[in-house]
Amino acid sequence: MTKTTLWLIALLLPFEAGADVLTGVVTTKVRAGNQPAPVVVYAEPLGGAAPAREGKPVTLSQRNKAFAPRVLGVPVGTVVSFPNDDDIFHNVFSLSPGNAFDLGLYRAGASKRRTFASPGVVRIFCNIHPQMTALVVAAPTPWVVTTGPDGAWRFDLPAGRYKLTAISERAAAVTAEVTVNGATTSPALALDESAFVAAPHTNKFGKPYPVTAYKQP
Ligand SMILES: [Cu+2]
Repeated sequence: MTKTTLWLIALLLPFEAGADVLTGVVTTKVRAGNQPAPVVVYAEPLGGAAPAREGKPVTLSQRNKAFAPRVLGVPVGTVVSFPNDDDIFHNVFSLSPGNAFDLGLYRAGASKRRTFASPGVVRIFCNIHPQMTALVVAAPTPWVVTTGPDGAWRFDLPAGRYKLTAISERAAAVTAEVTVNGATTSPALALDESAFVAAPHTNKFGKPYPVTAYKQP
């Protein structure tokens, strides 16, 4: 084997190891002047169960009376920590079917955790501050990602056929099927949030927030 051949093998090895890559860009139709909401994209293998692989623990903090990050895609089974990084009390709850929970009221510096054991779209709020909203998508697959402003995403996964889902807090989910073989580009995933209307949500008792909740500094 010549030196040149060895060099070529060395150069190609990293690509051999992760040869199957699926990339794509989500597009979102918005009303004039609006920025698109972050999008969660996930890939479920067709013709076989997704490997049960829990995601790494993730943090979704409460800071400046907002959840950060606002949108989070995680594999089902992921443990999410909710630290209170403000100097006031906060609460974390959801009434989403199949994923309802309430972490109670807790003080500055404290943190509580929730395991997202069931797949689904989980809308998360604080029972004191109606302006605090977050979206967690617990995906039935380890291949899940939250896109940035450019909508670009990428999965390193085994070759095969997959169902892709893209969803945001302002748009209905869209799906597409794709066969991954080597470096593959996804079919178009186009969301439409142009019909989205922001509406007040209820508190953890399913009732409107008191008017005073909207007037807090
Ligand atoms: Cu709060």
